Amino acid sequence: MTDRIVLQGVSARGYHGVLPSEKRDGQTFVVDVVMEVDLAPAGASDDLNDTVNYAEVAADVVALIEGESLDLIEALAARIADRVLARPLVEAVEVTVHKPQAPVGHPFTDVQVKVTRERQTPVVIAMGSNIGESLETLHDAVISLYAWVDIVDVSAVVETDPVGGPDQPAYLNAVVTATTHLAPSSLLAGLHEVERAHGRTREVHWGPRTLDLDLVQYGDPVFDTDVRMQTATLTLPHPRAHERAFVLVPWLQADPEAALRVDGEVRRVADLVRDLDTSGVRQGPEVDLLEGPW
Ligand code: PH2
Ligand code: MG
Ligand code: MG
Repeated sequence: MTDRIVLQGVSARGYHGVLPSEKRDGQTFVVDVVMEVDLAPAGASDDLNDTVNYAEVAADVVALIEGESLDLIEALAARIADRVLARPLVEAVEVTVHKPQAPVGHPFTDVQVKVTRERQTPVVIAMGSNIGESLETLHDAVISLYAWVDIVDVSAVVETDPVGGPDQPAYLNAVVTATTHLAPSSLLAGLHEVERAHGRTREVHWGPRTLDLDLVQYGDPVFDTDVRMQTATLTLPHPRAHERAFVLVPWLQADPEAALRVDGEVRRVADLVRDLDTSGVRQGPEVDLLEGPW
């Protein structure tokens, strides 16, 4: 079950409405905010820094109610939801805006609009295959990824000399940029499931594989929202991505503005590629991995 913080009945005077009298005289708006937040850390630490301070959220809500006059409470609700979601610990939010004094023209008790918003975190996924029908495998993998992410872009396919590991055939590599509402560990579990669906077994370290899906980056280093973590199963950003032409070249092709944190420093992927030996990376089959033809 998801943990939640519920802030109910925050009220203030605002000037939102379509009618000139509403913009002139103002009226009371009442807002409820339900935030999905993992409360386990704060439950254990008893530290306010490990959770969302609902007093700050209330202040944000009041500022938006009292601020710029909008025509629609839909617009007010959407702005409040975006503001709340800007807090890094909030995974999803439901905002209800009540306008109990709205000029409805008939007796009524309340009118509300409700909006829900989920965090969408940008992610970068590197794909590789050097066993079997690699091109088809990469295409199938991209389609399977839709179950876990919303795809933004898929790079061209590159053919690459194997880096490290035993003697093995050339790889086909590509990079997918996407957004997700999943936490890093849940997304990683999804990637492993797609790998398994293509017969991937985890035997030889850096050995040949039907399909390898690596989570390169989660969040955006330019906005300092990229997750940095190191556990037994997942290190972010990917610890070797910055030195791998077979990752950076297709990534740059998919996103010319791409950036990656290297040793704590935010670097443009374009600059990283310029300083790399890219001689092992060639243009691959000229096929759009999303479109086919298959
Ligand atoms: N993956 C590896 C090791 N070496 N070399 C190339 N060219 N492409 C890969 O995807 C690759 C590799 C481990 O995941
Ligand atoms: Mg890999
Ligand atoms: Mg891997």
